[in-house]
Amino acid sequence: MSDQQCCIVVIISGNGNNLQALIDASSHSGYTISHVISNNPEAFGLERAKRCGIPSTVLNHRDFDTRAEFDDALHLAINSKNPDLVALAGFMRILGPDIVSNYSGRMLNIHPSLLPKHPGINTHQRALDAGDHEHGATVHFVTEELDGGPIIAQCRITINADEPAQELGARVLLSEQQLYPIVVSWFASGRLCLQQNKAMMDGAIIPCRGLQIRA
Ligand code: NHR
Ligand code: GAR
Repeated sequence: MSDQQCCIVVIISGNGNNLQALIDASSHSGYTISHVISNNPEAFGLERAKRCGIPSTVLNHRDFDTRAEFDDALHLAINSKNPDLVALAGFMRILGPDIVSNYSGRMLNIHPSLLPKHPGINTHQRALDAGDHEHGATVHFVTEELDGGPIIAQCRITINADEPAQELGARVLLSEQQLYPIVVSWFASGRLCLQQNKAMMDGAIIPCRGLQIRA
């Protein structure tokens, strides 16, 4: 990675807003998106990749009998691109231990909540139901523990009075699009790494809630 650009495979399931943000920043952020993989053949993110001349692969999890077989196929597909980094961007399938351990320290996810609050799905409604006053997005290293890997950075937003979940989700998504390219560029420049299960930035351990980025 040192004398060449950081090569990234982005894995998606849907709309690809975060993929688009990563693509848009790539020209000035020291990384190249070499390939996009989607488990969903209908994902609009595939169209975004095509429009930007980025090759893509569909691996439909429904074509596999078991989770393990899908995971193995995904693992092989990623390996064949030999990426420096794998970025999950709106990817909706839980990954098994082999792929996650093989890409330990080289796989990031962006999650639409202020982890460790609200791991899993349906985060915006859950933040509202919990009476939270703030919400946001988190980028973390992917480990076997779902949404539980070491946190790198967060972007916080204040929840408005009587805000519907959909509006809140749209504002969180905007914050994600700011946050993810920043974190990926840190990784690409070699400033960010995982050491002994701790996220490290410029040689120092990142605090457990992550570096705080302003929206
Ligand atoms: N895999 C591992 N091992 N560790 C993580 O931290 C992961 C992961 C795979 C995906 C993204 C995560 C998110 O940001 C992510 C992190 C899917 C589900 C889920 O429940 C939960 C969290 C995330 C992604 N998926 C269901 C499943 O059975 C399917 C849900 C659906 O299709 O709507 O895989 O939120
Ligand atoms: C984003 O909020 C992303 O964080 C979330 O899906 C939304 C759509 O992303 N991801 C997950 O919930 C992962 N399980 P997209 O427009 O980038 O596809």
